Amino acid sequence: MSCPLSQTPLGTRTMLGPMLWLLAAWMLAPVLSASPQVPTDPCYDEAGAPQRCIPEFVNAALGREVQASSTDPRQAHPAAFLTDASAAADRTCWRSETLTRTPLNVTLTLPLGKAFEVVYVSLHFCSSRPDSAAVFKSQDHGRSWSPLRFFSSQCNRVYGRPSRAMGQAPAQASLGSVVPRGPEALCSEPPPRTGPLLAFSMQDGLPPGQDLDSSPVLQDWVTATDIRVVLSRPVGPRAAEGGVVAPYVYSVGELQVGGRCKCNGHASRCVVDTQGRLVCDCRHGTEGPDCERCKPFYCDRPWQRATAHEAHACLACSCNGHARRCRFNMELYRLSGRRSGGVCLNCRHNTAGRHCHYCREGFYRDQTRVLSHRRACKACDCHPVGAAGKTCNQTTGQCPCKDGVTGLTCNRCAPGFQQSRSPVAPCVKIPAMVPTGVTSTVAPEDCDSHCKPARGSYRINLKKYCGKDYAVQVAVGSAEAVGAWTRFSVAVVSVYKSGEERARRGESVLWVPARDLACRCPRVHPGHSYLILGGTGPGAGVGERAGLTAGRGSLVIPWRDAWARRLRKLQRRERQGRCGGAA
Ligand SMILES: *[C@@H]1O[C@H](CO)[C@@H](O)[C@H](O)[C@H]1NC(C)=O
Ligand SMILES: *[C@@H]1O[C@H](CO)[C@@H](O)[C@H](O)[C@H]1NC(C)=O
Ligand SMILES: [Ca+2]
Repeated sequence: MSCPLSQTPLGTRTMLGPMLWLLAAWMLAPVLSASPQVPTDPCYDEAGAPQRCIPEFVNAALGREVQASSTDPRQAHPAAFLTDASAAADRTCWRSETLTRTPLNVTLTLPLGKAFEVVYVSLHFCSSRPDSAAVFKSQDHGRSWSPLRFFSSQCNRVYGRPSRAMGQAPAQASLGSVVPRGPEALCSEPPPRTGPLLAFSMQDGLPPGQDLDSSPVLQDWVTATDIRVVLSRPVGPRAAEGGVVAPYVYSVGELQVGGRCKCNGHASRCVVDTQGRLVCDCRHGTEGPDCERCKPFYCDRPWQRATAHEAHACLACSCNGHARRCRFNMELYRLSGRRSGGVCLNCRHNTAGRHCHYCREGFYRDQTRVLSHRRACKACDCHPVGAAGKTCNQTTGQCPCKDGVTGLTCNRCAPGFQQSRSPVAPCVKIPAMVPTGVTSTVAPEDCDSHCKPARGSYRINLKKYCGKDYAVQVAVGSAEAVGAWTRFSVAVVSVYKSGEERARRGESVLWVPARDLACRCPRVHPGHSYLILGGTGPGAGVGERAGLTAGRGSLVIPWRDAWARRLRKLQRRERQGRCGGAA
């Protein structure tokens, strides 16, 4: 079963309303609508909209094999003659054995192959009609049986039921105050003037009720997969005791079951499938032997039998072409005002949602493609370092960028930011070039001749260490332009070599020529820590200015804690006199 939670239970007992059930109209409808020259599908109207369709009215017994509990052993009157529909019904007759012992019962069982909606059952006798006969139906291919009709001159004695004259309405039918019961199997004396025929209509004994369309009770009453007839000849108590009776034979020329293949209004014919079974040729998104359920993927609303006014076709789920399966959800169906309850399963192509109508996390809608396109959803591809997450805006594809990062996938530094080595803050603000007057006068080509900014690996060896005047670790604070100089307030964190500048731990200032700073030799940014190996070359020595000086002859490199040990080592070597003539 593809769409669980569906059909109206067949056994539901409902109140029967005051509507007339017109058997004649029911039987004639297909005859009037039969128009063989029109090859269109009767299950759809000219506009292609689904409409109720029903298989034609047939003799469901025709050609089917009847099992008889007793058959004349000479093979001249086989059970096959019961359903051969010969022109004259009594020309080919089935005949029982000659019965000489009680009980004088013979059972004829007729499997219809599938569910039919039965209109009448008739038996054309070749012998005289039996005194008593009972007709049963099965709805489960012979596992269980329920009575449809009894005929007997002694209803009460043989079947324990009151006798009711044919055509007589049920006793309380006209009384509004009495709750009408469902259909029941009546017992009556066989009508005298029908000659060899014993027949009844399924509407006999029905309380004035509803039509088949609106009454699940009637739909259940007329539904049968098998028909069974038990022919009986009651005998007196003494004969029954003794067991021996006058010889008796039953003979029937034709057993007919008039009705329609049951397809719940969703097929116009029944066909034999590949396994030889009779099944409905289902339309309207339905399937099953009786079109009694919705096809897989047609789960948008519950299955329903078609009526004359409403086809109740099963509707396909709308999954924008991204799912092959769906299920029905009653809650959503109710919330939608009983319009749509389908939920797509396993949305493909990176889509998600009840209708596979948006992109799953990590993907976004490519607006240049229609939603049903296989590539309607594109991967966000957010930059692993530049983006703060992997989920982009579903509409625009914009990844969430870290501060100072830009681009759809966060792969660039924003204007005013430059790349750093930190994965936490991959782009940092470019510090304002403090003495703007000086910066603007320095063109990049001037810098080339002025100095070479430090690049590459910073290996600090004894030679470099010895060659500089002082060695300190500083944390740089704010900057201020003072003439041709930039003055940074610094905190001297460690002193490895105090030199002529007499570097000391604590608050101090660092002077850098503005021009050197503009050419990035050295590079100094407020808020960062550095190791400074104060130079003795050009730009060094500021006379009476207090604090430290660093210019293009100095080495100013971002601080790393790993250097502390190495610097202590160099410090010890210097004290051991290892610098010697190295400078
Ligand atoms: C024969 O038919 C009668 C009436 O239908 C029934 O009461 C009886 O049980 C049947 N006997 C057998 C053996 O089927
Ligand atoms: C995605 O971007 C659009 C357009 O800029 C915006 O309106 C919307 O709020 C964004 N969605 C989310 C979840 O941020
Ligand atoms: Ca026959």
